[in-house]
Parts: sequence; C-alpha cells; structure tokens
Amino acid sequence: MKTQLIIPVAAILFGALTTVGCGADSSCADSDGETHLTQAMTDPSELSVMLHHVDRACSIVGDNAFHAYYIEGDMMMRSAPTDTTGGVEIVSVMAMMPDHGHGSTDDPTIDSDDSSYFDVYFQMPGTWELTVELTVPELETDTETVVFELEVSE
Ligand SMILES: [Cu+2]
Repeated sequence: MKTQLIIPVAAILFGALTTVGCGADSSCADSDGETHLTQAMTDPSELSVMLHHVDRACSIVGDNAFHAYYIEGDMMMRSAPTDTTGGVEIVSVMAMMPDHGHGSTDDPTIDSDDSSYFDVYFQMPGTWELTVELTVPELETDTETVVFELEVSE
C-alpha cells in the first residue's frame, strides 16, 4: 500500500494566477518549477485531473513538458517522494489542432521514469487539444480519458 503525500491545491493557486494574460500574442517566460495550466474531468469516471506546465508559465511553439495530477476534492494527490507517479499513470497522449485538423509533427513522449510527466512538440501557435489516456493507481481505475485545451503562444 502506498503512502500519500497530500498537497493542498491552495499551494499552487499562485501558479494559476500567473497564467492570466498568457495569450497567443504574449511571450511565455521560463519559470522555476511548475505552473498550473488547466483542469478537466475524465471519461468515464469523472475524475478531476490537473495539468501543470514544467519550467514555463504557459505553452509555446516548440518542446513543452507537462505534469498531470489526480485531484480529489480540493487536494492534489501525489505519491510519496520515493514513488513519483504524481497520482496518475499516463498511457498515451495525442496532440491535435481541432481548427486545423492536424496533429503534432512529433509524437508526444511519456517519461519512462515517471509516467505522470510527458513532452509535446507544438509546431504552430493557436488552440491545441491534448487527449490523455491515464489510470489512477490509487483508485485501481481502468483507462480514463481526459481532454485538455491549451493556447499555444508564438
Ligand atoms: Cu495548425
């Protein structure tokens, strides 16, 4: 049985505020640590999953690193430091531009050491959708699907 470190969501709300004003025409600064981007519900179980950008305040054309968390109530569920799954294990990631009908020119990659982290390459600015298949080991779920919509800056 895994021990869990529970991190109040309030601790990352500062990150959420920093994404305000991060539109397609603003530059996107490097930042230390992670920045909250968005949150969405999985299908079919309606579990809440949060997406963080790693080392940047928002998404840009080029390589981007992401970290996903399972949220229970207002608590961000994360495994103990020795088990860095971050509460989810990602099975697959698909990146699409729904308005343009194309995906990324490079396949997204899931971190082989910690499958709650993944990398996506965006070749142009605009609205992108990330469709992420994942499991929540703590809940022994089957595969859940969550879709995140992101604005990618130049
Ligand atoms: Cu496009």
